[in-house]
Amino acid sequence: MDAPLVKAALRGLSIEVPSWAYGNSGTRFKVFGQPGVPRDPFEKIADAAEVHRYTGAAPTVSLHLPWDEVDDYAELAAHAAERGVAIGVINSNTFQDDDYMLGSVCHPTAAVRRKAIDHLLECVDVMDATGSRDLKLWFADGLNYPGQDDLRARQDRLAEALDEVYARLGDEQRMILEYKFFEPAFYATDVPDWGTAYAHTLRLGPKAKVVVDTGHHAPGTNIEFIVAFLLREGRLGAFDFNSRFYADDDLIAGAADPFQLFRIMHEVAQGGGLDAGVNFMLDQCHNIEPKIPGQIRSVMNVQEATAKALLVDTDALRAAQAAGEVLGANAVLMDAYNTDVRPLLAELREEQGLEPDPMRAFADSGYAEKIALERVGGAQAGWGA
Ligand code: PSV
Ligand code: MN
Repeated sequence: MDAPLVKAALRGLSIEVPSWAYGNSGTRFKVFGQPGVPRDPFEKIADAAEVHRYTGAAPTVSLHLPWDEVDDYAELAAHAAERGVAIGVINSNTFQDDDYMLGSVCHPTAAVRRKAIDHLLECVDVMDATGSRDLKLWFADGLNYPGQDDLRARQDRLAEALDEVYARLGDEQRMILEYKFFEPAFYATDVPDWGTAYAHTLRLGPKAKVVVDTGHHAPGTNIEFIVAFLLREGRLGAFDFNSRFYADDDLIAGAADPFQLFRIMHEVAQGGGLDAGVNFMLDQCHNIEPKIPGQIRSVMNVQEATAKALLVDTDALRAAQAAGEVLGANAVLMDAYNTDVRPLLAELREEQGLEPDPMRAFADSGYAEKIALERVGGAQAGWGA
């Protein structure tokens, strides 16, 4: 693809930001508070709107419930619209209540399962109010010890819960199921991998899709294969982008392994995934770096990986592949990866009436200093608060 076509495709790339990226976060050792951190969902959306203001590529914000619970979701949606953004995916939370110690929808006790399912159904009510298309389901359910519960019975309970939520979805709504092979459970999780998620979505029907969180795989997993496969089957619903070095580190997308992000975006582009209703979201926490710039940098990293993926000379690639030219085919891919796309992206931003360097533009805006002065008193939002 040549530069004008790459720019045209990038204009259509939206990267969703998570409301929780703007709250304080940390590790089990320490949460370091930062000045100006939002105290409610309205302030989180105001910060998210800044990311869109300077990148032009982040027009939607994911909510996490109950972290972002408000009395009036229509008011929150209107607040977002006034700032030029919209509410995106609704992320359910069935992992932070005492009742969920042994699981939520897979819990051995029916009353706990009922409570968890009711929360998921309420999330769909919120989607009706916000106009959100997607309900994201991540279950912390699992076991720490062999024999602790019946692995098969837990799958039955999971299927039952998913059936009930699926039946509640409107015509235009979807549920997207996230998998994770460990944490908080360490022996077995109830949706450990893409195969399990895929099998459940297949049984449910076309409104059920799979979420690929890049931090939820064992080291060395070929994530781009999973992406290619799910896209081919029409089941890739969303990404939770982030970087990992060791565990589910939730670091800035493309920071640990920009080449992996490129390989993923290459499969997305090849599989028609830029135009298939896939939600590209960041699922990150900025523990030690400032949060709004952390999000801006992440959006830019996804844009850069996508630009490189779009620059792949697909005709040359196909020809080399068909001729069995191993090194030739690899070289086509590497040529694209090694291209410096920053000037192209700067040009695109200028064409869109934006500053060419979003990081600098935000730093110069004085917004960070302004919120640090204004947001005094009240309780700062945090991951899980
Ligand atoms: C779980 O680790 C997860 O990736 C899920 O998407 C949660 O909703 C999110 O993190 C919370 O940060
Ligand atoms: Mn996630």
